[in-house]
Amino acid sequence: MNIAVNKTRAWKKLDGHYKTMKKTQMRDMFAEDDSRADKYTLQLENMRVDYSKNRINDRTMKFLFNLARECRLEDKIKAMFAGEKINVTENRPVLHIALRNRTNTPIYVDGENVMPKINEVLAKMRKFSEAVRLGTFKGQTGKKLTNIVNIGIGGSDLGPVMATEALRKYWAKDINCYFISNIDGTACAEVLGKIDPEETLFIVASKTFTTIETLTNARTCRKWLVDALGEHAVAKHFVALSTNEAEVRKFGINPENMFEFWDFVGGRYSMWSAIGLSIAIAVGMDNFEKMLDGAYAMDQHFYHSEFEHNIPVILGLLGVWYNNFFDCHRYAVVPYDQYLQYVPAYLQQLDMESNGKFVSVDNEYVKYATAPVLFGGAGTNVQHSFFQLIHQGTEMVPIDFIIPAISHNEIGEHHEILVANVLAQSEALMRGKTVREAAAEMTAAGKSKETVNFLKKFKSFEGNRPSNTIVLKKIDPYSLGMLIAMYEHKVFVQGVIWNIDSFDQFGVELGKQMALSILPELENNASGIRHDSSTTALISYIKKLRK
Ligand code: G6Q
Repeated sequence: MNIAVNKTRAWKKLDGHYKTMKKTQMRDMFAEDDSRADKYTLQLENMRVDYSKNRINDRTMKFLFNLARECRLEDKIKAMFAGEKINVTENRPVLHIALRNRTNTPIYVDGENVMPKINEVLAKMRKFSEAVRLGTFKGQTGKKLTNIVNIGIGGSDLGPVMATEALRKYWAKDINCYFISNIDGTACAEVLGKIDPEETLFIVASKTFTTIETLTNARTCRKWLVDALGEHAVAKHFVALSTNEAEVRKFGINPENMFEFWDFVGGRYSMWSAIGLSIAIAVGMDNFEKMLDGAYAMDQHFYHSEFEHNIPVILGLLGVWYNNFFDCHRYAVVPYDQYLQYVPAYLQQLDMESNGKFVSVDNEYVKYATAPVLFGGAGTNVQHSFFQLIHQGTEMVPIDFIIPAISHNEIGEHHEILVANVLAQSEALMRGKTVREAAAEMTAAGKSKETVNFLKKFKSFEGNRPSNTIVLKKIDPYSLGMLIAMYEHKVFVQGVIWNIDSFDQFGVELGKQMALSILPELENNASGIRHDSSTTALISYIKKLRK
């Protein structure tokens, strides 16, 4: 039994400390201490994390580190890396770190070292991705496979979508990647309408190989291919990424064309496994392995660094500080890089599916808030949408800003303008603009007294709004690996503090189960289920429209 986090000594200290800190202004703390930025900045190779624009001081950090210690974070990190079954509800180890364990130190699960089989799949991915890229693995009619279509959903889609986009600059010139995830027929139709079956490789990515969306999409794509090229073509145009060989066979994919992974890899932590095959084909296996190297560097940092210098630990604890003491249940991630546009969507699953839980690992209802709502989008675009609320909304929204110092597309002044914006946003959020400052500014601009008096509140910014700024040298496979591993571990830290199982996802089951009962009713068969009057009326209204 773990101690409930809200009963720890550190929690009580933080509760008291919050009462002082809620009144403390960051701009005053910066004015009082020239070394604040230095003190609250961490550097790991080419990644810099400046967390100085947070509502913290040394006491805050001390209490937060104590909280982590009281929650036995260090033991839990060790347990994950040692392959212990920390996913207690599913009785599984959690070993995405093994997928990028680049020094190959043995990691045992039930007495078996998992590294040889991980390396075997990596070698198979290398061989296959190189053959596709070189055109030695050809389609049924002898043509090179240049359209790579990943069919998967959730964890079997979001990682590949995010990482291929992030690394678009590294794609082989003649290769195009497509992703089909939604069960909406539009997803299939839009992709199939653009590609030539003779040049297309379908990658069916499904850990369980039972997911209705993925299997329905895969069957539709299979039929489309067979109609064009015949049944024989399946062997040349379909591969599977799965843990379930029996289902892969049943679907009609030869297990030779299957890339395996294992139950110790959670869906949303699987882009480092065979699930990353589309990434490997797009950017080449050397680059895929550089991404693993970057993640490994972050894993090592997370495992070995003192909490006081540990990036994921500090980011995780800051999140707890806002979520549980300031009652900020929203959190935004804003990458200032077009290639990172899908990072917020990726992190949404990582964070909210991992830590959106109300039962603790000790089988008790938790009595404190767990994961906040995560949202975001690429800057500067989002400055023109939800940043109004970030600056002047009634609730504070902590933000992570991510910016590469060097762009892949250094055109004119674009990148300087981008950088100027991200830095301006974090400074503006921290500093704000008082009513008096707003009034003085308008007066200096020659506005009438009446206008100044009317507008000064509208034009004021309370400031004191926190953010972290994460600077990377450039978005490359290595730095992307570091960045994503950093967030994985941050989520892990918070799961430990909140004492929840970050690695199951029972919350997605109920809706799936009920959809299966509604499906026959839409097809005019009784399901035997009695719905509420709203659902019954909606079913009959939609059926009437579809007649
Ligand atoms: C992730 C979840 C979930 C999963 C999808 C797809 O952690 O488990 O998003 O990845 O439901 O599942 P399959 O890969 O089994 O098709």
